[in-house]
Amino acid sequence: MEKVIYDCDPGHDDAVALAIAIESKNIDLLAITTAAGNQLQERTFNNARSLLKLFKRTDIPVYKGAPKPLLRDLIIADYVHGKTGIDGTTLPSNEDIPKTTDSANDAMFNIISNSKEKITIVATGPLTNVAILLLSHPEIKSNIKQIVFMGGAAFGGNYTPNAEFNIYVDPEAAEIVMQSGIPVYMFGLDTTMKAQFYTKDIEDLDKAGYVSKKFADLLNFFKKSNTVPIFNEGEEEGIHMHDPCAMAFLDNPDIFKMYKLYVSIDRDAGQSLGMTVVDYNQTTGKEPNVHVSFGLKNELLIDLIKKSMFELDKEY
Ligand SMILES: [Ca+2]
Repeated sequence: MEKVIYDCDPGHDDAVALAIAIESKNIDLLAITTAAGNQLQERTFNNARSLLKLFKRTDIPVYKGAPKPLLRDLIIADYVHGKTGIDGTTLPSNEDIPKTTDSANDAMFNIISNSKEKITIVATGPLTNVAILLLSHPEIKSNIKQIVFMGGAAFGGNYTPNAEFNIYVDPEAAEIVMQSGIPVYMFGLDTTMKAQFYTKDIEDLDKAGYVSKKFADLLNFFKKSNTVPIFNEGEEEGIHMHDPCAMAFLDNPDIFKMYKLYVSIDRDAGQSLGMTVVDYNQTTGKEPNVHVSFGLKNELLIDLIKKSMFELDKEY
């Protein structure tokens, strides 16, 4: 069982990843830390707390992370996730849950340094909080088992032609994580745009219980911003389940195809800013530092997502 800190910016697909984390037999979720990304820090923090209320797991603490990227101004994805950061349904009020006072950085440091077992960090927003942790407490690197993140792409981008959103928002933080020396697992667009949840899958959720129906509403909102790649030949393009890939890897690594390659982040102003430069032909001769995912068995991911939701329904 992996001991996990989940750094996220919920976010529709972060919410699906959280549902997987709560129900997985392989994941012991110790804490959530929130990143600014899909929406402002206040909103992603609020959304994480409300999701735990929906899941009846308010025993899991949520800690507020940095309000902006290391060096740059914050860019948000309200054009995807809406005004609240998770538009499409009404989540329960979290006002009765006591607020934590520790920062995300202090909380991550305390959990990792006090743990007998190594801790896994899953990150599905900009990597700001993780980078701050590694910069401020380099001595705890040896007690971090792995960093599993959603972001980047070997080929292409979604915020610019070359950059995926999470990496584009904080490329300096991403570079710190890539060069950390800790085992790093990357779930980029090469995989996550093939991770597709179809209309019939949303209909299955809509026919199920309370939590599943909430997710059907959320995914129907999320679907509005789903992009159709130029090479789609008229097939239904399912909703791209970006963040759930990173979490699903901990539940069942066999879902994904991974290759260890050298990855660095372009931080120069220009059309490749925020690009994850993946040395897939191994032309640099540099020692591979990141396990990069290049595909998945989609039906296994869809089954895991639905199974997690149906389990959560049993709480109602
Ligand atoms: Ca996210």
